[in-house]
Amino acid sequence: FVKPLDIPEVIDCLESHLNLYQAAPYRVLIVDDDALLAERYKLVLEGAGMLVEAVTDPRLVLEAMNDFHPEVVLLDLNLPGCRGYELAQLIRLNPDWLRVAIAYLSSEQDEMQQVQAIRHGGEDFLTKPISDLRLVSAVSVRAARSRQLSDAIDRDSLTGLLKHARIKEQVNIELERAARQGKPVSVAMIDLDHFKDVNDTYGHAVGDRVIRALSQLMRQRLRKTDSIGRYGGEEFVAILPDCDQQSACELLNAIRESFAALNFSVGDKVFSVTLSAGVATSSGAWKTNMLEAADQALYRAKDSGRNRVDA
Ligand code: GH3
Ligand code: MG
Ligand code: MG
Ligand code: MG
Repeated sequence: FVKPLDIPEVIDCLESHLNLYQAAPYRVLIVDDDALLAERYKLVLEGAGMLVEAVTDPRLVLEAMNDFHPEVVLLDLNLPGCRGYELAQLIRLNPDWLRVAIAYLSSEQDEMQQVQAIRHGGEDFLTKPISDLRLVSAVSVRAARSRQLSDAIDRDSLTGLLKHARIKEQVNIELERAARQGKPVSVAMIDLDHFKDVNDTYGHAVGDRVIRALSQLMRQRLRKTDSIGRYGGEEFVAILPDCDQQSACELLNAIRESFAALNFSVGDKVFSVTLSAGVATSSGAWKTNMLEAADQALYRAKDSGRNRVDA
């Protein structure tokens, strides 16, 4: 339906934007008061490509949850001053951590103790000693499941892009980061031109395919550190950290041209669709109205004829 992406050559300054999206490594928090053992598990999981943090003091667990955002927590049961399941219970009290998988990893052999621990919030019980293979497979299965859940909550099912609420949240996260680092950040608001006509002429299913084609194109063109969301029906938001206004406009123009060059065919009819975009840039200082500013720029692009980028 969509002909294979025939993307024209991109100018040099956009090279860094061509990184394909790669799945981020799984994030695992190990809680074990045996520092040597914790370090061993850490090395094994890191060897399998995961990002691991080990905590030996149970008092530091909630802080690590907040700072490290693990997808899987491996909890020892016997810890100084508390039982591992008390930590599971604490983690389960916070709805922000709903999607985190909790597994106990303990030498506790008593079945009643194990069942008791699972009742407090951990999903299952792995026993020590554990082979490297068992550890890696147990953790990766749970991390994959956690990510699946996360995506179901945060991502739009048509495009796989971040949903409205998450992309808005992400704008603030990136603004804060940029202000802290004294770096610029650009936000682009993108809207398809005369999209109602596409739906009216070819039907909603065809319209949906156009929306998916643009999502795919943006994923290909943006950097791993960029975020893309489906802000509304045929409106998208891209957040470009460490990208000044000029680079952002160049990037958006390249995307605009590639998208306009796509041919969609329905039966014997061939058509193309254009987009307009508005860019707002914050150059290091905190700016609160980025989305509004991008939206205003988008309206200027629409007003001045569409199929263009304004800043
Ligand atoms: P403009 O150039 O001013 O943006 O014109 P437009 O027709 O694109 O703007 P308008 O906001 O009037 O219409 C947007 C259309 O997008 C209307 C709606 O039917 C369509 N739309 C919104 N979400 C979806 C979707 O998920 N799938 C499809 N196929 N169409 C959608
Ligand atoms: Mg212990
Ligand atoms: Mg539109
Ligand atoms: Mg619109």
